[in-house]
Amino acid sequence: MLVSLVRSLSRQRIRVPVSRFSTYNALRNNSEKDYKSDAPNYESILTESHDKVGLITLNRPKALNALSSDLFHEVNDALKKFDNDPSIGAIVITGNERVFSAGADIKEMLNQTFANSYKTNFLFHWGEINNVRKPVIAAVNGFAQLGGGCELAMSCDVIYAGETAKFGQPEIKLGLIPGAGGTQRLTRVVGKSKAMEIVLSGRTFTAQEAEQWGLVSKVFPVSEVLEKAIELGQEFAGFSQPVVQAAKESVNAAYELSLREGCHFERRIFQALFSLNDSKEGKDAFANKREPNWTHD
Ligand code: CO8
Repeated sequence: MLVSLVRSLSRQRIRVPVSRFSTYNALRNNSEKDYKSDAPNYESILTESHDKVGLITLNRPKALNALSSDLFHEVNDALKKFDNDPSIGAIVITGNERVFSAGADIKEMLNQTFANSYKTNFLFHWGEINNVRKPVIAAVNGFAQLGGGCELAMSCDVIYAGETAKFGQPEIKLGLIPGAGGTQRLTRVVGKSKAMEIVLSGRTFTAQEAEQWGLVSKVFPVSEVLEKAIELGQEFAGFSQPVVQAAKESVNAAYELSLREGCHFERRIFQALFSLNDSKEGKDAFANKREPNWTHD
């Protein structure tokens, strides 16, 4: 199995840090028969699927997984492919055990001007992740989920973190502010005072703080984060896909709508779900004390 992994990686001309192998091996031992490498020609990410979960691994270890435009286009492409693949029910995005991502590629921004960034809508493509219909889980580890890296994690639906993970929005130190939702998503979760403290000082915060504030769902030992995230993805993927999609859409509506509008939206979606075969199947399975057989329609 290791040999086939190395072959598939060398086809992509990508070197994987040694620490990744232990994680890959641990995962493979747990779900050997389910593992398959998709191995498209990406330069800055790796993709593979574990049964019904699509896994995207940021893979620019020398640049601490800095989010270059090329890398982000690849992430968007992989997200789109997994989102449109009926055999996939959830997606996990991860880095390596040392770092998730140290943020936007600062070197790419060195000569950026307002006129150019405005004309070209610089980094507009970062928003693509918000259009993904399937659940996306961030499995983050290490000393840097910084700037755009923190924002990428916060754009996911669930964050699982390793116990040594550190987060931060250090843009202020570069003469910038967060530009991919950091001031908005962080504030909605942690409140104004904490968000101000973090964004205006650029200080980092720990996985334990993030869990306490509700930014992170769960904290695990470093070596277990990815495995737990994939397990969670399998759990999501075990339900009816249109129903999971409706649940995700409804939870996300809580960010955008007033309570009254949100509850109205939720009720309408709830009523609409009675039209699904899977809704009939779920209720029938319960009444007849059997497992449901979801057909995703
Ligand atoms: N961009 C480009 N390269 C980076 C980045 C980055 N964000 N972070 C690290 N690197 C590179 C370094 O340049 C270095 O490369 P080289 O070996 O060629 O010199 C290599 O990675 C290793 O980094 P260090 O030597 O600095 O490693 P240290 O362990 O000493 O330090 C740190 C690690 C603390 C993480 C440090 O690298 C650091 O502070 N990095 C920058 C973190 C940061 O400021 N992130 C925010 C970036 S701005 C941003 O994300 C804005 C998002 C806006 C989105 C807008 C959408 C519309």
